[in-house]
Amino acid sequence: MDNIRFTDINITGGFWKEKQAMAVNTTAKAVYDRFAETHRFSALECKWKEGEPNRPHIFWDSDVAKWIEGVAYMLEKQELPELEAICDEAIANIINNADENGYFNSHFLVTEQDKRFTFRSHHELYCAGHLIEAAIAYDKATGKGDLLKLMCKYADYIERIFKIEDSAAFRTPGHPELELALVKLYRYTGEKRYLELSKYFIDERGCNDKDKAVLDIFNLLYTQDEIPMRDRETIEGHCVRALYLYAAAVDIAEEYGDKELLAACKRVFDNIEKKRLYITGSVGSTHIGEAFTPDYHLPARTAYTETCAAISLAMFSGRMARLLHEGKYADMVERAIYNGVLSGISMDGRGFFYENPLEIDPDFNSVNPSTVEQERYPITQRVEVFDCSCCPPNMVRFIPSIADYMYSTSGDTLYVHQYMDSVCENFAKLTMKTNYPADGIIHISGHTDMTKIALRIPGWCKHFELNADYTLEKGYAYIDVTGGVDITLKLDMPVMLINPNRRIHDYAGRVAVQRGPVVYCIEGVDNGKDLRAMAIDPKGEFSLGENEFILPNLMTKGFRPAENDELYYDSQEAYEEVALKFIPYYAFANRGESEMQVWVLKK
Ligand code: FUB
Ligand code: ZN
Repeated sequence: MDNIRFTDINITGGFWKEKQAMAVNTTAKAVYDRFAETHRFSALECKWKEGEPNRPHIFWDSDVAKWIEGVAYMLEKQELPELEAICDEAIANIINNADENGYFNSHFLVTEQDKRFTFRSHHELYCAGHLIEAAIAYDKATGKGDLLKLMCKYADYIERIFKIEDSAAFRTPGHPELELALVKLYRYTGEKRYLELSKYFIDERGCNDKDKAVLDIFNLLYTQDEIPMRDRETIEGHCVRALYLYAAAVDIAEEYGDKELLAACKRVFDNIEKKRLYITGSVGSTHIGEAFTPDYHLPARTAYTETCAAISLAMFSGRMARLLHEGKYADMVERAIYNGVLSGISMDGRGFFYENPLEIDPDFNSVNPSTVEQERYPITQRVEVFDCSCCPPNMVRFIPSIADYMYSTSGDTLYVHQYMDSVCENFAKLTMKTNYPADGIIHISGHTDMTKIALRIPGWCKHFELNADYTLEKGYAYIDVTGGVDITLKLDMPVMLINPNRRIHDYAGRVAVQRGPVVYCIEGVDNGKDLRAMAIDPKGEFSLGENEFILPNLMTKGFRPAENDELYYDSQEAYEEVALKFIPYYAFANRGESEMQVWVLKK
């Protein structure tokens, strides 16, 4: 189902062209500069000695690998000699320092040489997975296959140690990722053992005493070890770990026709969609364990909502969409990519959020009450690098490959899951012209070898028009295209006020503003202070305004409580009428430190 990739598609205009230009022209080099300064690249030389500063961290290799993978995706579309030279040098260091088994890890090769494959929570297999993904991408983009050759050797070694000999101190990866990478490696090389190894890891998770015995600082739930994958009803534990794992599980379910595993993936998806999802398409309600929490616990101000968690939700949901052709899966991808993923990067492409809250009050954030309440307020301004800097290079690889989420085929049908201004050449030669999501008008023309096109009608869309006969099934409009393609789809995109489930106590009496797939927020820089106390007129009209954030502002009528210095009072509450200005949520915190609010009181 992964048969139409971004490599077959050129984004030719609109929203994603701007984002891709930013990633290529700014983000890639900016992230490299920060990673070089913080010794992530020089660590690959494996020269570090005990007692020296800048001890290689256990997952620095994954940061570099994701960056190489992202640059490889950019190289698919254009020549970038400076970035390619950096990749070549990094890859040469990896190859020169790998051992005779293909093993490479810049931490364990120089720090704890005798501790290889001893600590399940130390990310060795996670780093291996990212290196494998980088190797595939780089080979495909440049034809330079040395890293891929090495990584095949490394994968063979992992197979021997973990599956054939079972001689490591643990059996499955502490941080899933390798499972995904092995499926990719199988699909790229045709070597079935890699697929079987991935399946072995999925089958063994939660089923073996070896892993349970070595769990150190973390509990079973955190690493999805408490039950076998096929028995899952709910999503638990560390969000990114869980979602990388379920993304791989979808691949395994697809490759083996494993209905039991797929059923578990569906249950997990439904649990997220119905009870554990932020409106911004992100997940993870607490910084403690960067984890899922019980149903309906979705605090706004202390939301953890890591950028990588939104990316991994898109990865999982995108696979489900390609396999199952139900609109809710591609709807989830859309919710994530236009909100919780993109909020992770500044408009200039240089700054990043790790956590993406739905409410900020800098006055409170500066007196962080974490020590007493076990709560933590996220930072209020994006930064260029973190100690744990997994999110920035994830953006470097996500944005250039965004068109992976557009199409798939099944039988005689070409599925269109996402709308982006583009040209696709594969099973089809299709031109898509659109300003989406600035408006909902999409023209698709050209021809395809398929006899049907199925267009996703987003769940948020209550009314649409199509210039062709169609049948609607599970969120897709199926159209006969045997004589060629000339389709115009018009999705009505009014501003909507979204109510929260009454069980989400944090949002009681509040609404969120959404237009198309894009969630909006208000900021102090436009609307003054005490945003949590301001209210929206639920009957108010909205008008669209221009800004520097690609998509328009929304203006409407609101109310601000009158000044009152009493702490508590029994006099009549007074409000003044004000104009409320909403901006796309992804653009918050681009104009200095400011209050921010997604869920606004309804008057
Ligand atoms: O542990 C590696 C990465 O850092 C995870 O995927 C993120 O959640 C962060 O913990
Ligand atoms: Zn991250």
